[in-house]
Amino acid sequence: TQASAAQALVASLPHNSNKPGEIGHANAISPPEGQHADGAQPVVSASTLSEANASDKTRGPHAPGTNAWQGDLEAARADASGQVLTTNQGVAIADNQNSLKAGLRGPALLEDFILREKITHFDHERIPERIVHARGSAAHGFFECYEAIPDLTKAAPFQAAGKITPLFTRFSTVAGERGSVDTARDIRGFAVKFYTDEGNWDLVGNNIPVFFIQDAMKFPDLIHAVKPEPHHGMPQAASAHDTFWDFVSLMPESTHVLMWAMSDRAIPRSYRMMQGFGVHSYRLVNEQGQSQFVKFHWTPKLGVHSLVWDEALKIAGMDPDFHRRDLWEAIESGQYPEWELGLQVFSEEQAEQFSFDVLDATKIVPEELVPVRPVGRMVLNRNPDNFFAETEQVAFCVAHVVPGIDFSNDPLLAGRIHSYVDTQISRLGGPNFHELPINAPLAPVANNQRDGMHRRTVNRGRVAYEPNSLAGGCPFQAGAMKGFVSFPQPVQEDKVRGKPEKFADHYTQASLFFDSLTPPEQRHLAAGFRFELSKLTVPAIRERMVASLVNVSPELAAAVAEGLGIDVPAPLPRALETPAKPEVTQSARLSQKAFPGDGRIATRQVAMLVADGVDGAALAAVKSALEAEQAAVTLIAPKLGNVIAADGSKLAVRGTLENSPPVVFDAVVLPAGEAAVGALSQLGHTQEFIVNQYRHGKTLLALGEASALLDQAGIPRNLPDGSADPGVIEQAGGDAAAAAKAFIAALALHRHPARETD
Ligand code: HDD
Repeated sequence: TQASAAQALVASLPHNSNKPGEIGHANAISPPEGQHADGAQPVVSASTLSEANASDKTRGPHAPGTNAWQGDLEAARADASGQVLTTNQGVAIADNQNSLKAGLRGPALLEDFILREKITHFDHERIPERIVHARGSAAHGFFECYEAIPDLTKAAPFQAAGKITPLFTRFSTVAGERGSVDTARDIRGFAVKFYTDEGNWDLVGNNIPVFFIQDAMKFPDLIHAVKPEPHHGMPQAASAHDTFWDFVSLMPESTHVLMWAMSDRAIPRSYRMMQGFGVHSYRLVNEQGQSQFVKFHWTPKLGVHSLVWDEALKIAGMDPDFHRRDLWEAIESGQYPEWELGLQVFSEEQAEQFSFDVLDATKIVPEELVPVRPVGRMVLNRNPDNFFAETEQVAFCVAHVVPGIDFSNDPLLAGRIHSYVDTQISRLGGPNFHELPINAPLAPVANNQRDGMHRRTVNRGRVAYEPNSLAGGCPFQAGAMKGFVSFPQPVQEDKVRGKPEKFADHYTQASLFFDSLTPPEQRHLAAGFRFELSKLTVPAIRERMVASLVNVSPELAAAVAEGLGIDVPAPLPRALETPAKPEVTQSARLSQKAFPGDGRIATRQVAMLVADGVDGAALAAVKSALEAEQAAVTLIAPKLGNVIAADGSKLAVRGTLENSPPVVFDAVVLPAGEAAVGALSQLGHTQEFIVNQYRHGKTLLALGEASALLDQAGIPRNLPDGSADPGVIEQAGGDAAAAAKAFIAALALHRHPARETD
């Protein structure tokens, strides 16, 4: 009903409204010259379901007395419906097709201020991309608190059950440039900006709970090593090259994160299906000034699911925007992604007892030691209006904390507190980036900071200092009750450059991760190392890395060495010969198996291959069963247009075998109908489609005669252990409804890795 309400809304919209144009509404075609939309139409209309979702940030006129660019985005939105074209000075433009010339065939004139303004603005359209995390996608949404936790923190979002805090979340890859592919093997950024009523809080995390290095001092080295090599600018968005592995193999503290980065975690199926982590130990501080450590966890409602590497590589060519499209389409269709926020809270005394150091960002706190307590949920329910203004200009800063949230002494975190503000100054052109609509807090801003590039605030009065008497002492200090007060952690030691002892245990938790995975996950991880290291040109780096892996797991090192065609080298010397005995050696919460999701197949992409002569009734039964579960079904045929079913009915085709490759679908349905099966069996594309689906562990359903297509593609019906493959379903004379049911159950399992034989 939500979707049909959105459609009705779309259908009722006027000419020239950009959004319906994007989703194929006929009225969006430009009106004829001289005719324009009725200027009385609302300037900003909610034309999609996603747009209709409002929060304090995304909608609503700004309150009297607040500045237009602070708080909600409404005041900054522009829509040209019913407007004439103007210059930036508001001068109406009569002709936007031709530059000013001395005669029709004469030279262009320097006087053409309209042309010069347009070209000059265009010349400066790009801003520097983020030095890391350049490629990303974002959405608006809200955080809802489950129950008040004032005993733990006074942070505004956690003060009442049901309290809603608007937020903006950006997901990203790390290494690739702005236009790079979404499915690269990489860590994913997971940055959340909470517009709390006590100021903005940015939780800038990743989808992996540990980091490559322990000290910010090494960050530029790490990034220089992973980015394209400086002499020839290759490879793009990939860590599979010499400089990266040279660096990390010399930095054994990276070993733990390498386990995650070579695992399926680094190739998520969707941004909607990955966890998020704050990574560092932060502090929660309550009203009484008491503090405990905290680690932040985001857990996706849809479960944690991944691609397989061969599939990720192919998607990179066939749909470089795979994750961006997935997020956008899910929100537009009303399937709002959701994550639960959980806290691991532990005291300083507890932390002292742990076998690892909680200030070391290469370590997790196993959930067996400190369970995760759910405290609220995040829902992303609105796509940005403008990619540049919002997704590109959003500026996350680790230094943006609110009363109730504070830092630990993690030395990586310390560097980050500096780096993010600093980078925005050059990326966004000055110190006033907080005034950009997407960055402006909902909470009022008042201080004596003034001027600078692109200043928008028009500060009134002659006072820009404190204390003052001329402005009645305003703005005045909030004092400890309302203002931010740093947690008074005692400090009394020598100034040194160095690391605490426990930081030197580089392998225990890497082994914990590997040993906690299922056999298919372990196989994928070994294959990840094999692929990356096989790309190196310097054999010594390869060997050094495998030597490091011997310390993690001799079994893993042997598998990787075998794949690389080398002997297992002697282990790398350890920095710490006798690390503390770990509390846990296996953790069920590290395998993706622990996060199957809610068992629903909503938004899963299902391809239905069709051709003339299909059995329309069987197909319709399966299609409606899938759509009842909110799966996204696409009919794919040899060409666009309509397919004529055996009963003469017409089926509208949405994709072709050429433009809709198997890798972007989670499952495939092969049609019944002798003629259709005959036609499809003549096409190489059909076999490739089926083989790819099978090899990537996906669910296949063959209706009626389509079992012949499985035979033609050589698809086994049994797993290597001889049992029936639950992911290959054949109707084989049974009824279509039963087949659809089995198909839906198998699709809910995400993949069928037991099938993998390569
Ligand atoms: Fe960072 C961006 C996450 C370590 C310096 N980082 C950036 C983004 C994410 C992270 C998600 C993108 C935000 C967005 O969507 O705009 N970074 C992390 C995590 C880290 C980490 C989880 C370790 C726990 N980062 C880190 C260090 C430094 C930086 C140690 C520097 C000392 N990161 C930056 C940056 C970026 C950035 C250069 C680039 C663009 C930006 O900040 O806005 O300042």
